[in-house]
Amino acid sequence: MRYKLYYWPGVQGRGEYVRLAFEEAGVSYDEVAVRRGTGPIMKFMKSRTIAHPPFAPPYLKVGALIIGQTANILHYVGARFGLAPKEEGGRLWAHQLQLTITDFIKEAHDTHHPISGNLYFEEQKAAAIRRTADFKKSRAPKFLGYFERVIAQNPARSGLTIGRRVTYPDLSLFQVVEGMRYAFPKAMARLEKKLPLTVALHDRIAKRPRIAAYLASDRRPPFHNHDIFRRYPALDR
Ligand SMILES: N[C@@H](CCC(=O)N[C@@H](CS)C(=O)NCC(=O)O)C(=O)O
Repeated sequence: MRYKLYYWPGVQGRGEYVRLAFEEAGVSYDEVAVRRGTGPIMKFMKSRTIAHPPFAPPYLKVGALIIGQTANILHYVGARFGLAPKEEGGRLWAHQLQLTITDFIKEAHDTHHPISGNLYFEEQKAAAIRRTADFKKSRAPKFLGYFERVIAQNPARSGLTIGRRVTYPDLSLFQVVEGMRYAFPKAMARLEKKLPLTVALHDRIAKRPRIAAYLASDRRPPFHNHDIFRRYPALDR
């Protein structure tokens, strides 16, 4: 198989944004850690010999290329799979949106790990409660409101983020809505009242035949609390 995806098995995480692009494009990919365990992931990260060692998964190996950083991987596959605009300005716009989604994902992660990823949630629960209150009141509405505006201001008026055809930021925005609904069901139900275009985009992506088939398959990992989007009752009061 030409594309080898290195990501933690059984976890949606940041790997999911890459999986969705492959699934929508109908391009097969080898989930190396699902097949062989996490050893190969560690091997690349610890390598002292390869020229471009990735810092953290996900990363993609295509022939001699090893591409790290979720947004960078999507920049690469998006252009090849017809999931990005063809012209440079459009490709940069897609990349810019994906980098903003990257920022959002980090903030969503930091709701449950505001002090350090090396500490258990219970060791930073008080800080997590404060951080999450701010996230729900200020940061999530600011980011999600921004994407709502991006859809509204798309000159094509297609209900998508860019142009008339589905691009990888649309798939990633779908995953952001999925994650927010899982982690913060109460807060997200309130937020969604001001996000009609984002919700419509989510529903449209969910119905795309290849995405619908993927979501129903055992390739789609379930949500759980070893992931970026976690459901802690203490954080969604
Ligand atoms: N900015 C990177 C972040 C990569 C990242 O943080 N990966 C996580 C898994 S989702 C990880 O394993 N991190 C290990 C670490 O930060 O030490 C991206 O968007 O791909």
